[in-house]
Amino acid sequence: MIRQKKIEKILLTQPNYAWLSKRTWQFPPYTLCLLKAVIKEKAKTVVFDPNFKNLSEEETVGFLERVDPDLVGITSVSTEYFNVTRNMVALIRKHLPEAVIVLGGVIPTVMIDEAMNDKNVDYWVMGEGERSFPRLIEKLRSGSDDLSDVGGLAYWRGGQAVINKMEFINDLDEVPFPDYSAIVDATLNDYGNIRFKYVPQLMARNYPLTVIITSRGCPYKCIFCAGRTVSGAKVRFRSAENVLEEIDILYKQGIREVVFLDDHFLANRNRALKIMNGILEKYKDFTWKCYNVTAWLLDEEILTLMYKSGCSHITVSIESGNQKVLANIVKKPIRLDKMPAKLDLAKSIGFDIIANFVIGFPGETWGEIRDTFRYAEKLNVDVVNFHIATPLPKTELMDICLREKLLPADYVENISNYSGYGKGLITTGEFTPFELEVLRSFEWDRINFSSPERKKAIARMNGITMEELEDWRMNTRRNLGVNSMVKNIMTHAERART
Ligand code: B12
Repeated sequence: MIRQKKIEKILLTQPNYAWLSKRTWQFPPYTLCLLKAVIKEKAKTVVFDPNFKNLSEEETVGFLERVDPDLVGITSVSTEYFNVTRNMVALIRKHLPEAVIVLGGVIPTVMIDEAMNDKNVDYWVMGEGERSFPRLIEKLRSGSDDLSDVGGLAYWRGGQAVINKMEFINDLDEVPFPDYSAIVDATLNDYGNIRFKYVPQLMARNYPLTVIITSRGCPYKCIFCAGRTVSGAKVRFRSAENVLEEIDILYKQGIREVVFLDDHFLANRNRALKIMNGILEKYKDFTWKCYNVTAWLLDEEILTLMYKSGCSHITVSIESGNQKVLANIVKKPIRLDKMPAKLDLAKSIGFDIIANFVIGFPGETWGEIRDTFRYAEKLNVDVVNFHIATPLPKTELMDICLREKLLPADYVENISNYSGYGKGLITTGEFTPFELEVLRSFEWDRINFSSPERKKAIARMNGITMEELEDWRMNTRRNLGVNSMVKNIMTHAERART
């Protein structure tokens, strides 16, 4: 038996990413509120979000000490936030020496060995937490030392790392809706009323907005994406009825736009059509979009229903303008010759369109990189973005980069401290990160600002004036193509002005 723990008060939280000058993305705390929903009956739980409130470390510590929780659950949304997450854990450990600390989310899921080096954490949860978290709490309460049935749990025992196999939840309708009632000093609508500027994917047509995940997983094998590791290669769906029920609850609370954050919202065509029809039939003043849309599945029926039911913006990730690179390197099943007609159709229906591309894959030649700009500039879309291939842990791209020694020795620190995922890291015989950064910065500028119409569209989609546009354009160029305003978009001062 391990010692029984009193677990009556639980605090769910994340760091303020601004502490290490990271982009803050003040999204509704969907993940924390999902976890709150699954432990509802078991303890008094609060969701505390210093990131949203832009709290200082001192303010955060003050709150932690006042609540004095028995257990703190921390979420991590990106390995780019490795250091800021580690700092938050150290702060909690210092001021709440008795609390059990549990870390979940992307960091333990894709970097468990590195994560487990942090001795301030007691337990790590890899993968989905809706089953594991309440199970772990029960075990701690009962003092049971058999933790083998807590899926994805990792911990140290007698100097040995114990790492349980990750489990995916098959029936997603089993998962309760997020419980937003316990957010400290904020409501869901407070988050939803932030007017995001400079981030067209998140600009809403109607406010307040929120996010929903309707499916998990992705079957495709794009080499740069960690989606398969994080959410699994088999797509699991919530039923259309279940999704519509959540939308209805949100609508009744005043929410007027939803962003579906799924990896692959269109994976089950009938289900997607059913959700859209459900929205169309019931709400006249409600809009939606999906963060990703699988470009090759777009056709007239889907696009028309999307538009009619309140989605007027799509982001398509085409990745490369060279078919050989797509097929042999990226491994994404897009047919480049089919895309222009699909996008023309979407434009004629009325969609705003962003097209995303990635340059700088190992094996890609300078000429093939140039093909991407040539292809992108001809597309009938409003905005084109060029990202530089960045190896994320537990992806095929990372395996290639490590095998072929294409990364600087300090690449983990480099991402966490300095470059973030916006800049390049990979050097091959063909290119260096700096060359790619300069090239994409000027090509982004050349293509997106090539005509007064494009400028107007880009300003509208970013929610900014033409004057702000020119300023942002220059600064983004100087920032070598990394959106110069994202870091600042949602500071306290900015929010107060909206
Ligand atoms: C939506 C999304 C975003 C959104 C919102 C993120 C947010 N803060 O909510 C936005 C657009 C802001 C975004 C941005 C980025 N993202 Co993103 N994003 C996603 C996406 C598509 C879904 C994430 C999600 O909400 N899942 C649903 C929730 C419920 O799942 P979850 O948060 O993982 O939580 C579950 C478990 O992890 C666990 N859990 C989580 N926390 C805790 C805590 C405890 C205590 C416990 C017990 C359990 C637990 O239980 C939860 C319920 O099952 C994923 C892809 C994916 N399949 O996950 C990529 C993904 C997470 N993003 C990724 C990346 C790289 C980024 C960016 C860095 C991209 C960029 N170049 O700018 C940025 C910055 C990261 C950031 N800070 O957000 C990568 C992360 C890989 C990595 N190594 O970090 C992913 C995996 C996509 C990919 N292509 O590989 N992203």
